[in-house]
Amino acid sequence: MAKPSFFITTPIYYVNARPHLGTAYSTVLCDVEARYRRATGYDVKFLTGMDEHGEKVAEAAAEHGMTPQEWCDSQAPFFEGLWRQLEISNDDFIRTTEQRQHDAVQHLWERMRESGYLYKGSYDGWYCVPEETYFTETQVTKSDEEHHSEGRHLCPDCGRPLERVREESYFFRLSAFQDRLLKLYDEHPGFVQPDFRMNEVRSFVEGGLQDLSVSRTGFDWGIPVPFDERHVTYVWFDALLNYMTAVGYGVGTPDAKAELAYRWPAQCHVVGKDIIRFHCVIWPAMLMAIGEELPEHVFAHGFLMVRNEETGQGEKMSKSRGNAIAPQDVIDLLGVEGYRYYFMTDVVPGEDGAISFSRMEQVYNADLANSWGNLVSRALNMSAKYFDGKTPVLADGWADEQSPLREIAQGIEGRYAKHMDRLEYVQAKDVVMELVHAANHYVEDSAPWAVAKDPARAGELAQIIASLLESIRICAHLLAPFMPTTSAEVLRRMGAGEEADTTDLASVCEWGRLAGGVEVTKGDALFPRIAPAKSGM
Ligand code: ME8
Repeated sequence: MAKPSFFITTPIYYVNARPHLGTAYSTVLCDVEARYRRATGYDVKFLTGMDEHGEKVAEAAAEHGMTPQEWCDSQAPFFEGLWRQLEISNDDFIRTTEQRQHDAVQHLWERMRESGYLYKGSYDGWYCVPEETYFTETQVTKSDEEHHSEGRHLCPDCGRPLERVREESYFFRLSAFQDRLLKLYDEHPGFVQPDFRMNEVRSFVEGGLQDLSVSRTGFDWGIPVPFDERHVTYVWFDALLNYMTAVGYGVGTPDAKAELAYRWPAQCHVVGKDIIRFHCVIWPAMLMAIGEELPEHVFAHGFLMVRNEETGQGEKMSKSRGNAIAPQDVIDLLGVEGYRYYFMTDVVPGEDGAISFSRMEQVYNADLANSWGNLVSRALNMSAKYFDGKTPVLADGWADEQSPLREIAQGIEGRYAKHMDRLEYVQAKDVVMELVHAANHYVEDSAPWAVAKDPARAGELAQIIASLLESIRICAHLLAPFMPTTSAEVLRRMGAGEEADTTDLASVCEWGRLAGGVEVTKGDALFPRIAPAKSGM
């Protein structure tokens, strides 16, 4: 039977700046889900990429004395390089300056023209270049006096100066979609996740929608409108379509049509809370206008904030505040796998999360060095020591084996999957760590070193060590989406390396699959402890 498709996407990031902790956060979040879905039998397509058009990118290029295309080309290696370093397993990397995007966007324009939801007019209002967003006079003045300094109008969202734009423009009749969007939210309450974000989206739409200017004539860094080449596509109208371009939209060949039918609609768009309206209002309305299916879910995560150690409060990360943290600084401290584990299991994905070096160090030492890493090294050492470098062989097989760990491990995959399906990584991690902690306690309680002294208790010793290794094997599988290299290494050390690429997680997590008499490798510490002074914060 053909595998079901699971199509998951990150936002495509503007190339005005290098990738940072925030963009890496969304990308790792998707990677964990993509890996989990592959392990549970889905045919995953995981898409990320770069948003290369628009005024902001053109300005960054000019500041660096390059053409926009040269600038984008120069930035691509920083994104692709960081994603390789962070073990991002994307299947595609889209750049909006590629020919496929050009063709798809021009196809979109034709469909929009036919739809009757497009008209020509002129835009007279405000534009925020850093946010690439239009604001009406009322939105700007409503945003209060503070945002009105030195006669300048400031963006109600980011507080930066707005540009006055008066230009001919095509408009998308977004206002016509209010009722259909509200119906969508009623009929598919899971469209926006986590649930509390839905209220925000709904009240925005209930407040009334304005038609959206979707072309620009004031500058030219964008995809030309096919039937009116003085206009270039508004960057968001272009960017949102990337999700469909990557699965064959607008190509029209039989293969591309089959790909589109198989992959679209996407199962999950992961975005930050800053771009919810684009994904939950404008994007579905665009798709409704051209008669395409809507994505199943938009998952909006919160923002990473830096914890101020003096006040305990989270502050927005910014260069001007001097609290911005570079991904490399965290990788230097925690290693790549520790980096992934920390952000994915200590920050609740739906909410804003305050991060700090001291917290990173605490989580790493407690969970990875002292618990998971320690468990693996103790169990492998004992297996090597007491069973001649091999996994123990159980005289009566697994059927009669008694272990408190077996009870905890029973059904663990199901409990974990319930959370992983909803990107509830903190809870999923808790399910796994329960078994890790229980296994560490079991080592203390069963004292295998004492049991080993009595040859009459050889069977008991084999049971203790086998159940520890079995717990480790299962935990390695469940932790693999978070720390793929470590899990593959743990399985390799236990002689179960071939399981690492499983597509049937539920089966490999069944208790009692560990083979007896297989050679084990002790290896170095997986997570050496971080000495407190090392973090410097
Ligand atoms: O908005 N914490 O691109 P962008 C967590 N090109 N995530 C953060 C973050 C933080 N502090 N800062 C940024 C764009 N992000 C458009 C998207 S999609 C069709 C077009 C993440 O480079 C988060 O996912 O400004 C946010 O939504 C995204 O980066 C914005 O990236």
